[in-house]
Amino acid sequence: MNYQNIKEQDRQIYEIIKREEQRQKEGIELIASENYVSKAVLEAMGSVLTNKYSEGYPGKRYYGGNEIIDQAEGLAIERAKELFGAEHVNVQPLSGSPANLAVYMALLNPGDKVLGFSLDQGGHLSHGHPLNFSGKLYTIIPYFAKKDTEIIDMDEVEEIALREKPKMILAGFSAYSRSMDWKRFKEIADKIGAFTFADIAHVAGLIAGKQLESPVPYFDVVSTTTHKTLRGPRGAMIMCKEKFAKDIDKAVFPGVQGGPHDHINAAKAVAYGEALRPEFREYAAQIIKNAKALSSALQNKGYRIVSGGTDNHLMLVDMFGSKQITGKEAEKALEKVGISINKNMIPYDPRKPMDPSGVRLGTPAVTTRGMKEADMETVAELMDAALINRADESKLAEIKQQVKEFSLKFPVPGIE
Ligand code: DSN
Repeated sequence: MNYQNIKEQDRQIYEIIKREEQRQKEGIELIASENYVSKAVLEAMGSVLTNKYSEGYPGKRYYGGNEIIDQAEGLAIERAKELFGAEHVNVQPLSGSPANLAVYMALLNPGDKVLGFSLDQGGHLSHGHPLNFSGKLYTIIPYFAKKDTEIIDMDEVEEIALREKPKMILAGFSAYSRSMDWKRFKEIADKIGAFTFADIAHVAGLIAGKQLESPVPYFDVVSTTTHKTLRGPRGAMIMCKEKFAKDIDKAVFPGVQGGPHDHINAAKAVAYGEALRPEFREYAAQIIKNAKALSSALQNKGYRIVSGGTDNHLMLVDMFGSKQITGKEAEKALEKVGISINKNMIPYDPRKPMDPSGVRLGTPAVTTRGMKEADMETVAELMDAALINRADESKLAEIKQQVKEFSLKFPVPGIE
């Protein structure tokens, strides 16, 4: 990507892209939901496929001239089916929340009860936040992590499900570091005749890379974004059992969306092709090894990791509980040295969402750059140094230089 045309035509945007390239190269990216796509994925996103309108589905479009677009969308669908063993796939959702909206619309009526993981413990906005469509349109019954273990207790989930009889059970998260017991969720749902919906946005790449168990064989419907561990373009998809295929497709289009983004769907096909290669399994395995190494390195420095560790790509650090640094302070101090993370609530957090006790860290992006377990020790040292010296601007400037020198040893795909 040399951006020659933008450079000549629009200097302001060119400079912004260049500055962001520099930030990505010189910093350490620990935001659990971020990653770096390949050059091939970037090229597909930047292709002329963006010029087309193709409302409808392959073979049944509302616009002419879609015979080639049909092939691109068809490839994305076939590859996703192969990757996840799904019966039916819709690759058109523009992002995670619209995908989830389509699932609710396909399976429920407004007012219906949904059992979902409590938002302040790791659930997602679209799993029932009061200001989100999910919280406004549906009756959300939360389940929680246990206070002592900070792990979801499936007996408690069962108890709540039997009592509340929701029409749908939603299993998924954006800040939970433990494996989900998909099979048990399905068994519980079957006892009350509830639909099962898994949102695997965070762990889709780890499932595709065969490192974590998949809900696809058990669940009625599974949604995911495509840009996190799956390392594709910004977007989403829905997988489901054949019997829900028509309802899901109708809910995506015309229910929620109009024209699909065909350049993005082609980029999804490219990313799924990458994820089908054996190297992707190694990548997924290394993400988890790195997360475990980072978690242990921080524990050795006295940071408390929520639930005592991680099974996946992310961890929550109880900054306030272990170091009396708030999540907001930590995010700011680390930003000053070029380490990107996000503040996050921890289960039973005594503090407020805008300045919670915790931070969330993840290893998908640093693993894409080729970092290994030993590098996680260095990352933990740099983080610790920045946090200790958070009030000392000149020390922070020194640490920023160290972060830069360390980061530049690891190339970012798509940036020269
Ligand atoms: N915003 C994403 C995350 O950071 O987890 C979830 O959609």
